[in-house]
Amino acid sequence: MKIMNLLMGCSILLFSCSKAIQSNPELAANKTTAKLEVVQTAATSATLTSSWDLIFSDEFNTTGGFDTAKWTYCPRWSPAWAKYLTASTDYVAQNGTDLVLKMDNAVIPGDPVPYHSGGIQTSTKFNFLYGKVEVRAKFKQGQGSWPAIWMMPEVPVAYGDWPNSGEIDIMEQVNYENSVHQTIHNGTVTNASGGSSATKATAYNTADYNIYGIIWNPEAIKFYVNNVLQYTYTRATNATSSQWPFDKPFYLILNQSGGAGWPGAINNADLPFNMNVDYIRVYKEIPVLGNPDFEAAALAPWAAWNPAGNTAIVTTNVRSGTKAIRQQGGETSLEQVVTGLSPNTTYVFGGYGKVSAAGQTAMFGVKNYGGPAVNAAVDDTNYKNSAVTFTTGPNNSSVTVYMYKPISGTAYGDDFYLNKL
Ligand SMILES: [Ca+2]
Ligand SMILES: [Ca+2]
Repeated sequence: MKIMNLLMGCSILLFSCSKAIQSNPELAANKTTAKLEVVQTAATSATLTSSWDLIFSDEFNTTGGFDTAKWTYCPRWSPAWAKYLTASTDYVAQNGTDLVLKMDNAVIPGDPVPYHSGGIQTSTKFNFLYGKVEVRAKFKQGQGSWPAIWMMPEVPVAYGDWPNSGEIDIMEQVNYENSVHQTIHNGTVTNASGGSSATKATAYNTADYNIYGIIWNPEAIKFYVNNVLQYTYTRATNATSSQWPFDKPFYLILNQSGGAGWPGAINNADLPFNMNVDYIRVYKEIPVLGNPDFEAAALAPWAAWNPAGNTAIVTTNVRSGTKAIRQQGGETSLEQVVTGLSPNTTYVFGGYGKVSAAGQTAMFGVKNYGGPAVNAAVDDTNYKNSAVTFTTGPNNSSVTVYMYKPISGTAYGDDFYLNKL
């Protein structure tokens, strides 16, 4: 949807016009739980082990207008995608299961434009920096149609006028194309006519819903269709804002447009157009402990302090799998530094531990997060959960978690975890 479309159509053969996109990994969506495991197909990224925290969603399962706590109408203005936008529940409404964005040529007294269309956005209501987006949607094909799911910077000129402050097009489709477009815009990949060289067209299931998504982190933006990775746009080494303006918060846009710019004129016989959105979900990645159950081949990323045999992986006294950690002999500590935490955010660190005889004591704890060290005792001779909560400081994004045992006794640990509360 870019702004330039008002002025000219895109050169479709070489470049996808503005917003184009899609992607998205799917998730087991348990909205009541703070932590979600990512479930992806083996073809995409079987190694992805992060958990994800749902930070924004709309299931669109009511009737009538949209949730005004989350959305506002996209305003009508000059760019091609925005010239027929109409702030009316005739064009943006929920039907009990979906958000329905519509476009038609109905006559509205006092509004002389030949077409009307629907779009909503989260600007001023919700924006985010880094995370995962997934949108389940279907739309009708038609000459002149242009449905889109995309993102723009909350501060529109943080790095200058479009396209210098960036645009992330999760999904765009035009006309009767049997593919959807996923596209990046910035000052490096966008040409003078508004097309982008950072784009990928992917076949989709034209008869049904598809899931479009991105995973956006400081290193790259990955685009998915039906949970399959289609395209990756990577931050260049020593990137300037021209290549990577994607370090500022962006907001979400859902719209059914057409009749101008990229798709060209509408064939009125194809109207009405519509895009149905079943849901939109946004997740933030939660850092996870490495090797939390000691089943990896080596101890890393844990490190043992005063390790001279005092801390070791053992294959007896396990709680899960075939391995656990044992601390014996003199004073010893097992530690791991976890990065990527959010400042001013509360987390819980815990695990399962036991001691070899009554009266012995070890502890699980955290330090170096912006507050004083916090410990929880391990003093049962059977495996028992021990955990501590902590809140990161305003300038802290990491923590050191540990299992510590004083001079005497023997302690075991297994199945550690770190979650956001
Ligand atoms: Ca729904
Ligand atoms: Ca284990």
